[in-house]
Amino acid sequence: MRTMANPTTAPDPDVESPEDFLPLNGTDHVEFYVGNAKQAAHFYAHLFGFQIQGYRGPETGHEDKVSYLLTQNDIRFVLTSALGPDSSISEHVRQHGDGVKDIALEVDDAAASFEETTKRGAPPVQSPTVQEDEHGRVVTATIATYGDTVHTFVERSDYDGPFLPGFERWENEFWSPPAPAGLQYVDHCVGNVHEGDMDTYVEYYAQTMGFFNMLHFTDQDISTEYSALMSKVMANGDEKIKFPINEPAEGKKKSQIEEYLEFYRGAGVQHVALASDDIITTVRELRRRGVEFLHVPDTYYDREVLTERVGSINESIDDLEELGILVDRDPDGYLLQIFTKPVQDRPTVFFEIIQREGARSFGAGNFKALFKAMEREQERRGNL
Ligand code: TYF
Ligand code: FE
Repeated sequence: MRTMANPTTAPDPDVESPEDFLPLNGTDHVEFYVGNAKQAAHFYAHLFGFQIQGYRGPETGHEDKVSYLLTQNDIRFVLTSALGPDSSISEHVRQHGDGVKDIALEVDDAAASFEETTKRGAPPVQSPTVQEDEHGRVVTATIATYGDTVHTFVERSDYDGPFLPGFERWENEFWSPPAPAGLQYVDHCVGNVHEGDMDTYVEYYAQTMGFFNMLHFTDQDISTEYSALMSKVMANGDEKIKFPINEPAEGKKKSQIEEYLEFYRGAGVQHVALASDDIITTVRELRRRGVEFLHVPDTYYDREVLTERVGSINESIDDLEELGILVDRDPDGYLLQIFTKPVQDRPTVFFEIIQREGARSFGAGNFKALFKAMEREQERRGNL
């Protein structure tokens, strides 16, 4: 099944491109608001191979909240919890459960990024703020996006500390932390929004950040008799930042996107895709450590059907089948991907592990098998 629609190429770098007003260096970090950051830190360390690197809390002079910095190669996760009930963090967790608060973007000039995006209509959340310590100076500024989610611009060119001012190295001298699992960088972050809002946020990323619409999946492409949704992928000029936006579409059954919106109590981040250079080793390791993945039926690995669809690949199909890894091809190459079950009790946020072998797309050829797998879980929860 080839359902990819309208693949457009990135803007010509020699032509002055619209995103010049907002040069982005990449994803700086993803911050999660969680009920219990101390325990969540160990979940990400033990199951996903993150190192607990930094800490900020009362011991380091921050009264009302705690944050743990977790890293793996170029990925930074920040896990933040409130220490009392009267906090926007507690309110966020009460409403949404554990979830992504901030997809922070690294920039050279946070004040200019704030100015350029807010002038184009991005709602301001926090104007440029300078934080300093003995390691130097960081400037941050924040704008709002869908739901209660925000984007913080982080300017860290004059900073050589572990993360942000206030964070100190986290130590636990008797602990021997699990080894990294080969997760390399944040490939994309997907947002679920209410029906009718997808184009609002497509416009938001086009207008305020100069992003372009690199792919479009209509409900025709991906609803079939299964999960109905529409999706558009917004990306910056070099495609380092990719934000697919999903909205539910009318279908025979309740859309997986509606289930999310119901349990998250609104729009928010649906999944964060983490890249590996060796997905077979990574997924084998994650499974061994206890990460739960969606199950795809054996028929997906019918050798004839699979080879017909994706042609020749470097990986052994036996390995892919053993681990439940999906594969898809597009005009630029192929990709391997797999999806975890939700990582909290609410059926909301999950992770994708992805290995790109040239492909720039999102695995449209897997949508049917994937959405069927998601709906089996939805049904088990009684939400279909
Ligand atoms: O990010 C993507 O587009 C793929 C596929 O509810 C996908 O990972 C799309 C929608 C969805 C789950 C996965
Ligand atoms: Fe994805």
